[in-house]
Amino acid sequence: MAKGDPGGTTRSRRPAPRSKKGAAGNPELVQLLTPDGERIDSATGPDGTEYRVDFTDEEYRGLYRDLVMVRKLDAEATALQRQGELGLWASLLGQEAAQVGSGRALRSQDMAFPTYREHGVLYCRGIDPIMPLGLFRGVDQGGWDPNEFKFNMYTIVIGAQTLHATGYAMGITMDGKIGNDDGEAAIAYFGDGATSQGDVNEAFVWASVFNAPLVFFCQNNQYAISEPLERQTRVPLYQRAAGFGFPGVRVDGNDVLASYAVTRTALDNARHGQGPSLIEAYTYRMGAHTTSDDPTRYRIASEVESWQAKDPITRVKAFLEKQQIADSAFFAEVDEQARRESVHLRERVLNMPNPEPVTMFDHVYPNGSPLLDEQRATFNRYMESFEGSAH
Ligand SMILES: Cc1ncc(C[n+]2csc(CCOP(=O)(O)OP(=O)(O)O)c2C)c(N)n1
Ligand SMILES: [Mg+2]
Repeated sequence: MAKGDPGGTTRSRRPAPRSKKGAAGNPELVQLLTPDGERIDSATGPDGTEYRVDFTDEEYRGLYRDLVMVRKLDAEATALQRQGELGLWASLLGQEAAQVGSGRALRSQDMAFPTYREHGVLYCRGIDPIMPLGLFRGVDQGGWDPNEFKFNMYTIVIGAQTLHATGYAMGITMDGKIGNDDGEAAIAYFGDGATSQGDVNEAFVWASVFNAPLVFFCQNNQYAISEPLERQTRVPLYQRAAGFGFPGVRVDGNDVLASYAVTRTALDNARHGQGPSLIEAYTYRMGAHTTSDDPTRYRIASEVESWQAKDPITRVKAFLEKQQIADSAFFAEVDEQARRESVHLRERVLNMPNPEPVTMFDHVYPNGSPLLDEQRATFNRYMESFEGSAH
């Protein structure tokens, strides 16, 4: 699906059967596509906001393609780590819909602040998927330009990017870039575990009192490494927003359409001067926390199986088939594209040049620093001390 402005949140062009408040069995959840692939015309959030999407058949197919692509590339990265080609990988498996839905809802002028798991949002921003692999291979620090792609660097320090996003969003207001359709907004991604961090709570306070044009997008994947959600909160996470003075909504994070709709609405509200909001994308981390983790140590197989039935891609495929929006030739072509691009990704990773050790001092500050110059000189002397050193 092309970057730009697909969908919108007005009337559906395809007749859909019903409108309802919340998803079956979970009255709090905004859902527009059930796990069986049934379309829901509109869903109402806790504050009465009505959510809809308006996609063409082409755009529906585009969303499916995005989902398949990011899953396949992610699987390839996991395999590369297992073969010793990456130091670590944080898989997005299971969270594709939350990321593609929200990523495609961003308008070109919006700025995103990711964690270390947002490979799907990165893909939607038009960044070459090879970029995060350099970071996890340890050959660079992430090679994309945040300003060019409006996608900040990955942040490993849990919750820190919510403060960066708040400052950025306050800057948008100070620059007078809100108040109309061309206004700007920022979005901060973080996890359920991050909500326990001081940084995130401080970001909520500052964004609220300064009415910052910011969307807090929490992917509640039920775990912070081995710590389950009940160790983070006694109330549904989206309800935390009320205490800080801005709206919160829980969306089915395995539903790409609903993720798109709530994010688009929240960003548009922000750019029009209506301040921050919190989205809790209710989802599940199907894989390990990272390739260093073994989830069988702390969660049971039946839990994983129950989420398998809510797979974000299966439901879109079922919908496309039922509505005859796509045929088997389309699905085969998407699979083939994903296979080709993952092979290409692998080839490029294997051919990544190892950097000279001294380059670790580059790109730390835009204009360098005397202290770093000193450290670089010491390091060079150290390297030269090795017999036969090329340095
Ligand atoms: C400030 C800080 N404390 C601890 C860690 C170690 N750590 C890395 S990931 C993680 C769990 C994060 O869980 P969550 O916010 O739910 O995000 P998820 O990994 O599930 O996407 C922790 C504690 C860290 N990176 N930064
Ligand atoms: Mg988590």
